[in-house]
Amino acid sequence: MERTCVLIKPDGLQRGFVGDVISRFEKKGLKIIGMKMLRMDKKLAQEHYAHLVDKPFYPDLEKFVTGHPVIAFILEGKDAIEVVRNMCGITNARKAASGTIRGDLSMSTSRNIIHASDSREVAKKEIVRFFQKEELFDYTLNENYLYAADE
Ligand code: IDP
Ligand code: MG
Repeated sequence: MERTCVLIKPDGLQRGFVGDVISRFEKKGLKIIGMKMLRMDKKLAQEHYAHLVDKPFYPDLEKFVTGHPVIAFILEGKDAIEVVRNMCGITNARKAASGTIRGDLSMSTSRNIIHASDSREVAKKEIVRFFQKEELFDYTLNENYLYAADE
């Protein structure tokens, strides 16, 4: 099983898409391990978007992600990182495929609703960045309806 870190960014919250986005992951069969609302501060934004701090759009991105709360959650499932990234769609929402979260709900490369970890290494870092150990829950779902025994 893999775990991945997802954020519904301020535009997703402001536009009323929290329920829609969570519902898509629930319906897909991903298990919610932890969930909360938080407001990112400057330091957390700089750490989270460290790969972008030198880009010309970074000041706007930082202001955007720190300006309002976000919803953070951890999803678990087989190949969860790739499955969730595929459900999000590509960064430029205008080019993201219909049926994806960005493709269906956004027109922007910046205000694109959602963040999701893009690799195992990144997921590991992001999970501890946003969640304490005791905020993640181990509980049973009947996975016989989600996966075959040999998957
Ligand atoms: P990702 O969110 O699809 O993984 P990244 O390249 O990691 O894409 O960028 C993180 C976030 O930074 C994007 O989701 C978007 O909000 C913002 N961003 C990325 N590229 C641009 C850009 O060219 N212009 C404006 N904002 C951008
Ligand atoms: Mg990224």
